[in-house]
Amino acid sequence: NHVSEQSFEERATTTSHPLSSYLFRLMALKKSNLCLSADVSTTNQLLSLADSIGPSIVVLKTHYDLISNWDYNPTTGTGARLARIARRHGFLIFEDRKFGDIGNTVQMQYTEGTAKIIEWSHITNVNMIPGKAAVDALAEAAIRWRERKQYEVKTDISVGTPRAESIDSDGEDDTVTPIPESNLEIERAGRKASIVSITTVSQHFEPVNSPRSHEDYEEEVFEGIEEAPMDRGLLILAQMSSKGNFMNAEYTSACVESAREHQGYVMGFIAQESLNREPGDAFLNMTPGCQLPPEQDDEDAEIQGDGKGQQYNTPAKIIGLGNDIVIVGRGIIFAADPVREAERYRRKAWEAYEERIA
Ligand code: 5BU
Repeated sequence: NHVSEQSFEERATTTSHPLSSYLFRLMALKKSNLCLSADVSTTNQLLSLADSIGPSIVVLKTHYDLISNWDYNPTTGTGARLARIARRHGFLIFEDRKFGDIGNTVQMQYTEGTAKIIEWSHITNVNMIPGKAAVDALAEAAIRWRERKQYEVKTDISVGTPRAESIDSDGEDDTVTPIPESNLEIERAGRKASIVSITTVSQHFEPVNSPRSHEDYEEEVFEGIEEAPMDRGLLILAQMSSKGNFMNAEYTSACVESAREHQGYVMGFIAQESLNREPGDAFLNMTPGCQLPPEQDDEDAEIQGDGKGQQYNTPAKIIGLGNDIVIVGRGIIFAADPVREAERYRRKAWEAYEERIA
């Protein structure tokens, strides 16, 4: 359809959602429409995966409740550390929380409780089974959160800690980690870049098995990538990849309707096909259930499911159907060389996109 033929650069300028616009620009810049589903079991596995695959992806999807030792500390915990890695490599974080309760409960689950998802995850998603009120409630919570954040940044509530907010312009609270004065001086591409993240990450990290040094990433990635805006976005779960799921056409249409009602907050869908159906629609479609056949095999070979209901399609098929971003978990994580495999997925998905808009 109309939207699938537009380039990501074009869509960055036409979307009304600030985070979608940022993401489209990121996609064009990194030549990537790949999301890694980082389904691992420990904080260290999650953070080193994020650091090593970071250059290939534009979104990293989490299930925070799979992490056995998730650290809930808002400034030094797992979410905050992941957010710093995201800032350094230039990708967005998407907590695949699939909220599915009454409005009041989802608001509290989103902004309060143990994980405080809204603090570290740019994007989350909702299962619309309870009705549209869940989307309304999450949208309201995001607006309130943003107002509070803006107030905190404006009034500099972090009294007594090093002033890092001039660097950390997305408003996420980095200010507790002490930052050596010299690091604040470094300027890149006309703006104070996330050098601060490199310092804090190397302070916290055991060596990661990344093929390139931090300096390389910085040179390569930071030219042209600005901080993500202090906005939050939602994806509506409109279609699933699993066999025999109950999301029928009527359900999917209700999801599209709800998205149209909240264009400042809803970025788009988790779906198996593009759900931009009417001329005014300009949503993002992200698609799980993606694997490639092994490198030596026939590229068009059918891919078996996982024996637990998951069904797979190739990046070429998924992107060809008008979806924008492929979500890949075990296809990359379980590969002998995940960094190399991530690049293979990135290349395939990107080629499919280029073919689509040609
Ligand atoms: P896989 O290892 O690539 O199969 O992982 C897929 C991920 O996407 C996993 O985290 C699922 O929870 C998630 N997922 C999915 O597979 N299918 C769906 O329809 C939705 C999410 Br929604």
